[in-house]
This record gives sequence, C-alpha cells and structure tokens, in this order.
Amino acid sequence: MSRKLIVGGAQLGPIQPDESRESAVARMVELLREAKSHGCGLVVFPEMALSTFFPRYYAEDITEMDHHFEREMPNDAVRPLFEAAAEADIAFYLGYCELTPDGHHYNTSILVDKGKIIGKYRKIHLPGHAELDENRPWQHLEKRYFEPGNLGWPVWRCKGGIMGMGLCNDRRWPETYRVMSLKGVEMTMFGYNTPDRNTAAPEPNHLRMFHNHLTMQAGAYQNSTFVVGVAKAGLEDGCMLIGGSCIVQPSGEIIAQASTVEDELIVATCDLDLAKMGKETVFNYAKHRRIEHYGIICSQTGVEIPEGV
Ligand code: ING
Repeated sequence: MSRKLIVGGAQLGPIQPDESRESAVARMVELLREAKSHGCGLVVFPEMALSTFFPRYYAEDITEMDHHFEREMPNDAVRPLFEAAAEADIAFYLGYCELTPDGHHYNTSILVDKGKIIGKYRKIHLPGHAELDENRPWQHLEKRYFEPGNLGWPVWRCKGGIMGMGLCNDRRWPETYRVMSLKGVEMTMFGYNTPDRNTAAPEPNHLRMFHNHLTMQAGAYQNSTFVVGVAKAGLEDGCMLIGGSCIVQPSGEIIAQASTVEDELIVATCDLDLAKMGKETVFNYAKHRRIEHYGIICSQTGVEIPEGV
C-alpha cells in the first residue's frame, strides 16, 4: 500500500518593498495553477510570502511596519489564492505576518485545505536582534517586530498524511522536528527568507546553502519525515536572499531542488509510507529511544564538566 501525494514547492523570487499583496498573490496563484497541471495535492509557499523581508530595516516605532501585517486571514487580497486552491483541491502552506485583534505580532504560517484554515503555527525561533545594530549592512530585526510563537508545534491530518509546520530559523533546531516527530509527523514544511550573508559574524558564503540543506536533510532522516523547504529568494532592495528550495524524503535525500532565485515550482511525488518505514525500524522511538538512560533533561545547560584525569 502506498500513500502517494504529489507535492509542490512554490518558491518566490523577490518581493520589493513597494510591491502590493495583490501582486504577490497573483504570482502565487500562477504557481498554484502550474502545480495543478502537475497533479499536485499540496503546495508550500515561503515565509512572509505577502511582503518584502522588512526586518532588514530599522523603525523606531514598530507600528510603522504594521502595514506588512494581516489583521485577518483570509482577507480580500489573499482570497483569490484560497479560492484558486479550493477549486483545484490543493492544500497549501502560507507564511505571513499576523497582527492579532489584541495587538500581538507573529511570524505565522497556516495550513489550508478545501478553502479552510486547518492549522496555524507561529514562529518560535526568532533569529537576529531587537535593537539597531550599526555594524550590520542590513538589520535582522525579527526579535523587534515579532513575538515568539505561542502555539508549540502541533500536527494535523491532511491529504492522507500527518503534516507539521515550522518557519525558517526553526529548521536549524533539532527540537523543531523532534517535537513533531514524537507526535507522528510525516511531512514538515518550512518557508524561509535567508539572506545570503551572515551579518552577525564572518562566515564563508558557501555555508549558507550548505547549512540550509544540511539542517533539513538531517531533520528529515533523524525524524523519518519528509521536509519541504521553500524560499523567498533573489535580490530584495539590494539584499540577496538564497534560493535552494527543496523537497527531502525521509532517507535524507533531496528529491527536488530549485535552480533559480525567481518564482519557480519544484515538484515531487512523495509516498508518505516511506515516513512510516523509518518510524517502524531505525527510528522506532518505543523500541530504541532510551530516554530514561539519557541522565539529563533536554533543557539542562551549563552542567559542571569534571577535569580530565
Ligand atoms: N532567516 C535566517 C534563517 O534562519 C539566519 C536567519 C540565517 C540565522 C543564517 C542564522 C544563520 O534562515 C530567518 N528569517 O530566520
């Protein structure tokens, strides 16, 4: 028995500061139509897919960035995407900036199926800094504009499998995959906006893409899950964002990868039963994961390290 799902990764090229939501949505509807022609049942869009990556800019008054946030979802600008997906019977992951009625700001993703939001996630690992850093050519002020997510990492049944979501920096942390994997996740989705230069520390440029794929391939293998990572890429207002969108199978192998830094659809047929195999053999937690012998709790840091003899 196999549970084959054709999955699309809908990478977006740059969204310039003055580009409208409507324009970004039209680009996504175009990619969704292409996905339909490939028989896709699920499409993953990037993180912050409705706006430019505005945390690269400093604003003294953070409400100056509120025009990049959605106060309701769906809304008039995004509804064409919801409608096109429902008509095509395609479920989708969408990353956007959420401003709640009681004034909280989150970097959020939703899972939508049959035109309805069936799942929501709010980004937990916010990289960068909260105050202006004059030493950086670009800021990375996610800690200024967003609050840490407060929904944990839930999983949902969708399109015959168990789906989970993360956002960008979350893909670098093993806990992200493990929490969902302990709940049985078979496919985890990450939109991302990753500048091609690390403005926090001197780092050889090639490591950007290496770490991008390393983290998702490791997360896939060590948690026996598919991983779909989808970039917003290209030159946004002079700041280059990496592409490299990819679909990784539970073996850790990349089975589809973007080759541009523009709007580009990648497609792979994913047999969700491949995730089951790993969970029943190598990563059978009940049989092999001896947490009672670990001797430490996961949050323990700064332990006394005895001097060597
Ligand atoms: N972007 C980057 C990311 O985690 C980053 C920030 C890059 C942090 C490289 C550390 C190293 O891919 C977002 N938006 O999280």
